[in-house]
Amino acid sequence: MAKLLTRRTMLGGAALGAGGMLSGCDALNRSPAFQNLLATAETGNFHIQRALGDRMELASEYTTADLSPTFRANGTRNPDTQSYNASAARGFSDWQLRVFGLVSKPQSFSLAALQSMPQRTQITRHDCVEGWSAIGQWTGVPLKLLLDLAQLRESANFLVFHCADSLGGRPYYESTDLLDAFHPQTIIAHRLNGEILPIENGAPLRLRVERQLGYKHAKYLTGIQAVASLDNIGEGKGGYWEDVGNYEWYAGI
Ligand SMILES: Nc1nc2c(c(=O)[nH]1)N[C@H]1C(S)=C(S)[C@@H](COP(=O)(O)O)O[C@H]1N2
Ligand SMILES: [Mo]
Repeated sequence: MAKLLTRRTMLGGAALGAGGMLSGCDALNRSPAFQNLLATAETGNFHIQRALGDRMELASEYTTADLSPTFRANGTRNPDTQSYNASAARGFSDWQLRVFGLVSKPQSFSLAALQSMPQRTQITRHDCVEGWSAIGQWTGVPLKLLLDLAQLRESANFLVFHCADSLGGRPYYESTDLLDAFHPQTIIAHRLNGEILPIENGAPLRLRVERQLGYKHAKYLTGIQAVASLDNIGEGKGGYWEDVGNYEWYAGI
Protein backbone atom coordinates (compact mmCIF):
# COMPACT_ATOMS: atom_id res chain seq x y z
CA MET A 1 0.00 0.00 0.00
CA ALA A 2 2.74 2.47 0.98
CA LYS A 3 4.76 1.36 -2.03
CA LEU A 4 1.82 1.68 -4.39
CA LEU A 5 1.12 5.15 -3.13
CA THR A 6 4.72 6.26 -3.59
CA ARG A 7 4.77 4.87 -7.13
CA ARG A 8 1.52 6.61 -8.06
CA THR A 9 2.64 9.84 -6.49
CA MET A 10 5.92 9.62 -8.37
CA LEU A 11 4.14 8.96 -11.67
CA GLY A 12 1.81 11.85 -11.03
CA GLY A 13 4.77 14.03 -10.17
CA ALA A 14 6.65 13.00 -13.30
CA ALA A 15 3.67 13.72 -15.52
CA LEU A 16 3.11 17.10 -13.97
CA GLY A 17 6.77 18.04 -14.10
CA ALA A 18 8.76 19.86 -11.43
CA GLY A 19 6.61 21.01 -8.53
CA GLY A 20 3.81 18.69 -9.64
CA MET A 21 4.41 16.25 -6.84
CA LEU A 22 2.25 18.04 -4.32
CA SER A 23 -0.60 18.70 -6.66
CA GLY A 24 -0.47 15.06 -7.80
CA CYS A 25 -0.80 14.05 -4.21
CA ASP A 26 -3.65 16.45 -3.61
CA ALA A 27 -5.48 15.11 -6.63
CA LEU A 28 -5.11 11.62 -5.27
CA ASN A 29 -6.38 12.69 -1.87
CA ARG A 30 -9.46 14.27 -3.45
CA SER A 31 -10.24 11.17 -5.50
CA PRO A 32 -13.39 9.48 -4.12
CA ALA A 33 -12.01 6.04 -4.98
CA PHE A 34 -8.89 6.71 -2.97
CA GLN A 35 -10.93 8.09 -0.07
CA ASN A 36 -12.96 4.88 -0.08
CA LEU A 37 -9.85 2.76 -0.15
CA LEU A 38 -8.47 4.57 2.88
CA ALA A 39 -11.77 4.25 4.73
CA THR A 40 -11.86 0.50 4.03
CA ALA A 41 -8.27 0.03 5.14
CA GLU A 42 -8.96 1.92 8.34
CA THR A 43 -12.10 -0.04 9.14
CA GLY A 44 -10.37 -3.35 8.45
CA ASN A 45 -7.49 -2.40 10.68
CA PHE A 46 -9.93 -1.25 13.37
CA HIS A 47 -11.67 -4.63 13.39
CA ILE A 48 -8.37 -6.49 13.61
CA GLN A 49 -7.22 -4.23 16.43
CA ARG A 50 -10.54 -4.72 18.19
CA ALA A 51 -10.34 -8.51 17.87
CA LEU A 52 -6.78 -8.62 19.21
CA GLY A 53 -7.68 -6.13 21.94
CA ASP A 54 -10.59 -8.30 23.06
CA ARG A 55 -8.31 -11.32 23.26
CA MET A 56 -6.03 -9.46 25.65
CA GLU A 57 -8.84 -8.27 27.91
CA LEU A 58 -8.73 -9.56 31.46
CA ALA A 59 -11.13 -12.21 32.71
CA SER A 60 -13.29 -10.95 35.60
CA GLU A 61 -11.61 -11.12 38.96
CA TYR A 62 -13.52 -11.66 42.20
CA THR A 63 -12.97 -11.09 45.93
CA THR A 64 -12.30 -13.57 48.72
CA ALA A 65 -15.99 -13.21 49.67
CA ASP A 66 -16.86 -14.85 46.33
CA LEU A 67 -14.68 -17.96 46.79
CA SER A 68 -16.48 -21.28 46.37
CA PRO A 69 -16.50 -23.20 49.67
CA THR A 70 -14.65 -26.05 47.95
CA PHE A 71 -13.01 -26.05 44.56
CA ARG A 72 -14.36 -29.12 42.86
CA ALA A 73 -11.94 -31.46 41.05
CA ASN A 74 -12.62 -32.91 37.62
CA GLY A 75 -10.95 -35.32 35.20
CA THR A 76 -7.83 -36.92 36.66
CA ARG A 77 -7.75 -36.60 40.46
CA ASN A 78 -4.40 -38.32 40.86
CA PRO A 79 -2.06 -39.36 38.02
CA ASP A 80 -1.11 -42.31 40.29
CA THR A 81 1.97 -43.37 38.31
CA GLN A 82 5.08 -44.67 40.03
CA SER A 83 7.10 -41.55 39.30
CA TYR A 84 4.27 -39.19 40.26
CA ASN A 85 3.69 -40.98 43.56
CA ALA A 86 7.43 -40.96 44.30
CA SER A 87 7.62 -37.22 43.63
CA ALA A 88 4.49 -36.57 45.71
CA ALA A 89 6.11 -38.46 48.59
CA ARG A 90 9.00 -35.96 48.40
CA GLY A 91 6.64 -32.99 48.39
CA PHE A 92 7.44 -32.56 44.68
CA SER A 93 10.88 -31.18 45.62
CA ASP A 94 12.30 -33.02 42.58
CA TRP A 95 9.56 -31.90 40.14
CA GLN A 96 10.85 -30.27 36.96
CA LEU A 97 8.95 -28.18 34.44
CA ARG A 98 10.79 -28.45 31.16
CA VAL A 99 10.49 -25.61 28.62
CA PHE A 100 11.62 -26.88 25.24
CA GLY A 101 10.97 -27.00 21.50
CA LEU A 102 11.26 -23.81 19.46
CA VAL A 103 13.11 -21.81 22.13
CA SER A 104 16.68 -20.50 22.07
CA LYS A 105 17.35 -21.43 25.68
CA PRO A 106 15.61 -24.69 26.61
CA GLN A 107 15.60 -25.13 30.37
CA SER A 108 13.94 -26.81 33.35
CA PHE A 109 12.44 -25.10 36.36
CA SER A 110 12.18 -26.76 39.75
CA LEU A 111 9.18 -26.03 41.95
CA ALA A 112 11.44 -24.00 44.26
CA ALA A 113 12.78 -21.97 41.32
CA LEU A 114 9.24 -21.17 40.18
CA GLN A 115 8.21 -20.21 43.71
CA SER A 116 11.11 -17.76 43.98
CA MET A 117 10.10 -15.86 40.82
CA PRO A 118 7.64 -12.92 40.75
CA GLN A 119 4.13 -14.20 41.44
CA ARG A 120 0.62 -13.24 40.47
CA THR A 121 -2.48 -14.02 42.54
CA GLN A 122 -5.95 -13.84 40.99
CA ILE A 123 -9.46 -14.87 41.96
CA THR A 124 -11.30 -16.13 38.90
CA ARG A 125 -14.21 -18.31 37.87
CA HIS A 126 -13.49 -21.68 36.33
CA ASP A 127 -16.14 -22.86 33.87
CA CYS A 128 -16.28 -26.55 32.95
CA VAL A 129 -18.20 -27.59 29.83
CA GLU A 130 -19.83 -30.29 31.92
CA GLY A 131 -21.94 -27.55 33.47
CA TRP A 132 -20.34 -26.41 36.69
CA SER A 133 -18.30 -23.39 37.77
CA ALA A 134 -16.14 -22.64 40.77
CA ILE A 135 -14.41 -19.49 41.98
CA GLY A 136 -10.88 -19.97 43.27
CA GLN A 137 -7.80 -17.97 44.12
CA TRP A 138 -4.73 -18.97 42.13
CA THR A 139 -1.10 -18.05 42.72
CA GLY A 140 1.71 -18.72 40.29
CA VAL A 141 4.33 -17.43 37.91
CA PRO A 142 3.18 -15.50 34.84
CA LEU A 143 3.96 -17.75 31.88
CA LYS A 144 5.43 -14.74 30.09
CA LEU A 145 8.36 -14.73 32.53
CA LEU A 146 9.27 -18.32 31.63
CA LEU A 147 8.94 -17.57 27.92
CA ASP A 148 11.15 -14.50 28.26
CA LEU A 149 13.84 -16.68 29.87
CA ALA A 150 13.54 -19.49 27.34
CA GLN A 151 13.27 -17.05 24.41
CA LEU A 152 10.73 -18.22 21.86
CA ARG A 153 12.04 -18.56 18.33
CA GLU A 154 10.36 -16.68 15.47
CA SER A 155 8.94 -19.95 14.16
CA ALA A 156 6.98 -20.72 17.36
CA ASN A 157 3.21 -20.30 16.96
CA PHE A 158 1.75 -22.45 19.76
CA LEU A 159 2.63 -23.80 23.18
CA VAL A 160 1.88 -27.41 24.05
CA PHE A 161 1.33 -28.24 27.72
CA HIS A 162 2.39 -31.76 28.65
CA CYS A 163 0.92 -33.45 31.74
CA ALA A 164 1.84 -36.37 33.99
CA ASP A 165 -1.52 -38.15 33.69
CA SER A 166 -3.17 -40.30 31.06
CA LEU A 167 -6.84 -41.03 30.50
CA GLY A 168 -7.66 -44.32 28.79
CA GLY A 169 -3.98 -44.74 27.90
CA ARG A 170 -3.68 -41.33 26.23
CA PRO A 171 -1.56 -38.63 27.84
CA TYR A 172 -3.52 -35.50 28.72
CA TYR A 173 -2.20 -32.42 26.96
CA GLU A 174 -3.40 -29.01 25.90
CA SER A 175 -2.20 -26.10 23.78
CA THR A 176 -2.69 -22.36 23.33
CA ASP A 177 -1.65 -19.73 20.84
CA LEU A 178 0.82 -17.02 21.80
CA LEU A 179 -1.86 -14.45 22.64
CA ASP A 180 -3.11 -16.65 25.47
CA ALA A 181 0.47 -17.59 26.39
CA PHE A 182 1.43 -13.95 26.97
CA HIS A 183 -1.92 -12.92 28.50
CA PRO A 184 -1.29 -11.29 31.90
CA GLN A 185 -3.59 -13.74 33.71
CA THR A 186 -1.95 -16.83 32.21
CA ILE A 187 0.05 -18.32 35.05
CA ILE A 188 1.70 -21.57 36.07
CA ALA A 189 -0.13 -22.00 39.37
CA HIS A 190 1.18 -23.85 42.43
CA ARG A 191 -1.28 -22.54 45.05
CA LEU A 192 -5.07 -22.66 45.33
CA ASN A 193 -6.90 -20.53 47.91
CA GLY A 194 -3.60 -19.71 49.62
CA GLU A 195 -2.65 -23.37 50.14
CA ILE A 196 -0.28 -25.66 48.29
CA LEU A 197 -2.12 -26.94 45.22
CA PRO A 198 -3.94 -30.18 46.16
CA ILE A 199 -3.20 -33.29 44.13
CA GLU A 200 -6.78 -33.46 42.83
CA ASN A 201 -6.45 -29.93 41.42
CA GLY A 202 -3.17 -30.56 39.58
CA ALA A 203 -0.24 -30.58 42.03
CA PRO A 204 2.40 -29.42 41.87
CA LEU A 205 1.82 -27.20 38.81
CA ARG A 206 -1.16 -26.43 36.62
CA LEU A 207 -1.94 -23.96 33.89
CA ARG A 208 -4.44 -21.16 34.48
CA VAL A 209 -5.50 -19.61 31.18
CA GLU A 210 -8.40 -17.53 32.41
CA ARG A 211 -10.04 -16.58 29.12
CA GLN A 212 -10.58 -20.26 28.29
CA LEU A 213 -12.90 -23.07 29.39
CA GLY A 214 -11.90 -25.61 32.06
CA TYR A 215 -10.36 -28.33 29.91
CA LYS A 216 -7.66 -25.92 28.63
CA HIS A 217 -6.29 -25.54 32.20
CA ALA A 218 -3.80 -28.42 32.07
CA LYS A 219 -3.00 -30.01 35.47
CA TYR A 220 0.14 -31.96 36.55
CA LEU A 221 2.38 -29.96 34.19
CA THR A 222 5.66 -31.57 33.23
CA GLY A 223 6.61 -29.63 30.13
CA ILE A 224 5.86 -26.69 27.89
CA GLN A 225 6.82 -27.18 24.26
CA ALA A 226 6.92 -24.36 21.72
CA VAL A 227 5.88 -25.58 18.26
CA ALA A 228 5.19 -24.15 14.82
CA SER A 229 2.15 -26.36 14.25
CA LEU A 230 -0.05 -28.71 16.28
CA ASP A 231 -0.25 -31.27 13.46
CA ASN A 232 2.18 -33.79 14.93
CA ILE A 233 1.08 -33.53 18.56
CA GLY A 234 -1.40 -36.19 19.72
CA GLU A 235 -4.07 -36.53 17.02
CA GLY A 236 -3.29 -33.02 15.82
CA LYS A 237 -6.29 -31.18 17.23
CA GLY A 238 -4.39 -29.43 20.01
CA GLY A 239 -5.57 -31.22 23.13
CA TYR A 240 -6.79 -34.39 24.77
CA TRP A 241 -10.48 -33.44 24.63
CA GLU A 242 -10.10 -31.85 21.21
CA ASP A 243 -8.71 -35.19 19.94
CA VAL A 244 -11.02 -37.53 21.82
CA GLY A 245 -14.23 -35.63 22.42
CA ASN A 246 -14.29 -33.22 19.50
CA TYR A 247 -14.12 -30.22 21.87
CA GLU A 248 -13.21 -26.89 20.28
CA TRP A 249 -9.51 -25.97 20.36
CA TYR A 250 -10.40 -22.33 20.89
CA ALA A 251 -12.52 -22.40 24.04
CA GLY A 252 -12.67 -18.65 24.66
CA ILE A 253 -15.03 -17.29 27.30
N1 LIG B 1 -3.81 -33.11 33.26
C1 LIG B 1 -5.13 -32.88 33.26
N2 LIG B 1 -5.56 -31.62 33.21
C2 LIG B 1 -6.88 -31.34 33.21
C3 LIG B 1 -7.85 -32.38 33.26
C4 LIG B 1 -7.38 -33.71 33.33
O1 LIG B 1 -8.14 -34.70 33.40
N3 LIG B 1 -6.00 -33.92 33.33
N4 LIG B 1 -9.21 -32.07 33.24
C5 LIG B 1 -9.58 -30.74 32.72
C6 LIG B 1 -10.95 -30.34 33.00
S1 LIG B 1 -12.17 -30.93 31.99
C7 LIG B 1 -11.26 -29.40 33.94
S2 LIG B 1 -12.84 -28.81 34.16
C8 LIG B 1 -10.22 -28.93 34.88
C9 LIG B 1 -10.62 -29.31 36.29
O2 LIG B 1 -9.73 -28.73 37.19
P1 LIG B 1 -9.95 -29.05 38.72
O3 LIG B 1 -9.76 -30.55 38.89
O4 LIG B 1 -8.96 -28.23 39.47
O5 LIG B 1 -11.38 -28.66 39.01
O6 LIG B 1 -8.93 -29.45 34.62
C10 LIG B 1 -8.65 -29.66 33.27
N5 LIG B 1 -7.28 -30.04 33.17
MO1 LIG C 1 -13.98 -29.57 32.29
